[in-house]
Amino acid sequence: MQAPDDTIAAIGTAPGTGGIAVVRVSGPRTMEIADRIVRCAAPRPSMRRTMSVIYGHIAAAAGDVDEVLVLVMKGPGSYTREDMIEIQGHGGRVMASAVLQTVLDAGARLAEPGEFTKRAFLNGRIDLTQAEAVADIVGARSRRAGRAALEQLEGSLSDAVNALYDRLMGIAADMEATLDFPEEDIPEALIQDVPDRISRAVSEMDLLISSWQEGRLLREGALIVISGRTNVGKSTLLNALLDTDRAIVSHIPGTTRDIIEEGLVLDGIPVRLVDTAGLRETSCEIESEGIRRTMRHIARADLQLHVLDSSQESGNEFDAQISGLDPIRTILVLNKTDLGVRICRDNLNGFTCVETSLLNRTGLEALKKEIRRALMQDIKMDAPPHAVISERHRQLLLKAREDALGADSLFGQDDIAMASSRLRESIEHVGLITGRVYQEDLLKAVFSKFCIGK
Ligand SMILES: Nc1nc2c(ncn2[C@@H]2O[C@H](COP(=O)(O)OP(=O)(O)O)[C@@H](O)[C@H]2O)c(=O)[nH]1
Ligand SMILES: [Mg+2]
Repeated sequence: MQAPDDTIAAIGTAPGTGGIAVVRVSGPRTMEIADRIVRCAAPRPSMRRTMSVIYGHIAAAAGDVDEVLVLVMKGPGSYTREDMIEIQGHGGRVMASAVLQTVLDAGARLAEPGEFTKRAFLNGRIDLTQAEAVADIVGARSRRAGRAALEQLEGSLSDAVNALYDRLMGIAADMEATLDFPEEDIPEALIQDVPDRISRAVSEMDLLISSWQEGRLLREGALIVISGRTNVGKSTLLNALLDTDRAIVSHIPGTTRDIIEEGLVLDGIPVRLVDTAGLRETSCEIESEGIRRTMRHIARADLQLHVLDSSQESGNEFDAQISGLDPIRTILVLNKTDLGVRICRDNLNGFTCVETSLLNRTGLEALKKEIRRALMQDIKMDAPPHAVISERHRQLLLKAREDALGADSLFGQDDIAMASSRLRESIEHVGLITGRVYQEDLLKAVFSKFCIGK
């Protein structure tokens, strides 16, 4: 693909009022546009050194638009590798729009979402995983998620994927070299270790694939669903964890009928906490729909907090309730201990149980500790910078893995030509992760998730 030859502009700050609004401009005509619209003391913008700041005014035909600071960043030492300016004006949408309009009138066109970052990719400054990291940084919902994205921007994932790419290329090259030899002369040493080398590459893929769950938790947040019969204290639990009065709590069974979802951050992991309608037989249509929704959420949950009234004795109905739960993904909250504990713990073997009296706020810290422990199973908290992949990366790695294993088995059958062509397919899938190989629709899919001005 050719380097873009037009000049783009957009407001880079969020809509609404704020102290400063920034208009970004990038492309070959940037300096010419700056000279035309920035009224300042000599020298004019194009004659300034890169990374310098100009104080001045944005001037249009009708007069001055705003009093501004202009950052001059000349290519290739800029975000996009092109000539760029960033115009810092007084905050507010109206003024920023007026500055942007002046830039557009002088010859730029409005940038598409993510187009600045796309140019950084097309101009070879960053690869596709790094471009995706930029969107993840902007969208980060916790410091920890932001840090993981920053590590990806700095190349943690690129390095791992490039090493894998080179390893596979080396194997393919050696395989293809043997094709030039007549049957009887295939150099033993050259081909003897091919299965080992493929299996090492597959292990590297497995390691990357195993980071998907962590990446997903950081990007999307963990889904924690609070479940249980009516009136056991589910909504009280949601409020206690959020430290607010978000959900209505009452002694009337069936109070919560719809799903209530709130976000919070637990030890750097973004969490979506969901309170549900209590599970019980009901003739109320609204409540029935609430219960159907509850079941759907439970099916997707990373962790289920199942609340029980510990002051009630356990019976058959109770056993049925417990038997439907997955001990690995469930914490049992034995609530209302202030009313006495009559529940029989023997039936709860295999489950993590925490006793609480949410009315008195006891047991809450112990519960939070168990929640963290359950979520952390998938997260290497103290690990050095390491790559965590996204769903797009995972899909490509799974395909690359299948191709590599296919190549291995063809190689075992002495079909070296087919084996090397299968390995080439594996390499291509790995290449799509970093964008060594790409098509326009791949770029569209990646950059459509960006905001304008990034
Ligand atoms: N005694 C006692 N009552 C509680 C406790 N937790 C909640 N409750 C009460 O139980 C009733 C039902 O609570 P709620 O959170 O609405 O239950 P939900 O139907 O499961 O959402 C309310 O009157 C709460 O005040 C507790 O630990 N002890
Ligand atoms: Mg409720």
